[in-house]
Amino acid sequence: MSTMGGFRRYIAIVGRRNVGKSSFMNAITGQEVSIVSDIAGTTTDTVYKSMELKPIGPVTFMDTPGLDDIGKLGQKRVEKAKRSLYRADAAIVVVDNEPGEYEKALVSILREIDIPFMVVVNKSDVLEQRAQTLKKLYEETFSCKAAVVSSKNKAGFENIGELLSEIIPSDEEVPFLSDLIDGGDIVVLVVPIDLGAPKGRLIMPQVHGIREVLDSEAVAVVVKERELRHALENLSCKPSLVVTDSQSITKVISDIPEDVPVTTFSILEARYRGDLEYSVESLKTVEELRDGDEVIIMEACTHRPLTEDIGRVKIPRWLVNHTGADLRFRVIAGKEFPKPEEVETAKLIVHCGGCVVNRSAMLRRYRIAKRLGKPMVNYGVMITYLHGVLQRCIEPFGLGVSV
Ligand SMILES: Nc1nc2c(ncn2[C@@H]2O[C@H](COP(=O)(O)OP(=O)(O)OP(=O)(O)O)[C@@H](O)[C@H]2O)c(=O)[nH]1
Ligand SMILES: [Mg+2]
Repeated sequence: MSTMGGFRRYIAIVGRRNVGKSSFMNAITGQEVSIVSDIAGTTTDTVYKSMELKPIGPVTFMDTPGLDDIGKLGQKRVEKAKRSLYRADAAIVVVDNEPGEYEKALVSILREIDIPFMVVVNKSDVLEQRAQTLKKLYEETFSCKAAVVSSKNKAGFENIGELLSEIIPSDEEVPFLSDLIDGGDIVVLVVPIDLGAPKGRLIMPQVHGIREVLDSEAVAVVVKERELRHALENLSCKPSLVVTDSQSITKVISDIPEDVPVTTFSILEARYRGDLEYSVESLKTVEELRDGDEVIIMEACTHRPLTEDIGRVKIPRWLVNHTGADLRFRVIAGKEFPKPEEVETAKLIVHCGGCVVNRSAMLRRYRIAKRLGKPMVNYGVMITYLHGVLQRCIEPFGLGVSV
């Protein structure tokens, strides 16, 4: 199996106190990073350790404090447990006994926040044959994968990586646009060549679009917005799809017949890299924004802001115009999704297209936003929405705006 794109995965080690979570982490990483003792509650803060784990690639294990009274714990502690897991791509539930209320509560939390998990039956050196019985019991009770190890003897660790790679979402690629067209179709790509365009070349989404049209054995007609009308008049049939830059979407829509499917490069990117459906669904929050509400502008890189920056200047301005509300904006930029407490006060997150990160990294950011109950809208989706033309631009994907 190939490594998963060189993208770092976070794996939470969870379970009752004293089952051997810290010992498991030390054994799998081959380092004594986490303190082990027979006193329950030894680990009080999450301990991180990074390594290369075959066949996954770079992973960071998170050794979490055991939450013992989870079965009967109140809403507040459940919330706390969920938050401590916010960035996990998968979890390992460590056990040394039969599944009880604790494990059931833990598994239901993991399921609720959509974290895939496997069970590790630890302490096989003392459990002996019972370890295999427990493994089967867990597999049946939770319909999950399970393994048997002894952290003490460092035994049984050979296939943990393989099992984890089977449960971690593989984030299968989606096409950029090839599923929207058939061989022989005519696809018109509207590419603005303005001052912002790079000298002598096209930008990635445009190149990507042209390439997929060609791979689909369809015909790519590439025009600037001024030539669009002329091109349409000279085509012997209607295009099956028009793709344009977000900036010229209003003009393009006015130039093409109503029954021609149209979308933007940013929306294609939003689907290709992220979660287009969640972005669209999150738009209903825009209509609920009131005076004083906070909106986070989130960027996956730390580029130097431009004077008329889309995220920092234009979107805030358009959002204020649209809602008529006195909104507060805060920019958070960086490779990692911020900690839950940093986004706590936000009503809405508006996220950049993530051109510097891959699909897995972007999907992970959407998963975290969902876990934290934060609506998150992609820039391109937001711009098209604020220009009043989103419905038309998402019809090609069979989506609709419900606001
Ligand atoms: N025999 C045996 N003992 C183990 C094994 N793994 C852990 N232990 C013992 O179990 C006790 C608890 O281990 P820890 O690794 O501290 O357990 P933990 O789950 O991290 O505990 P908390 O941090 O308190 O939640 C220690 O006394 C370990 O030596 C194992 O594979 N075999
Ligand atoms: Mg511990």
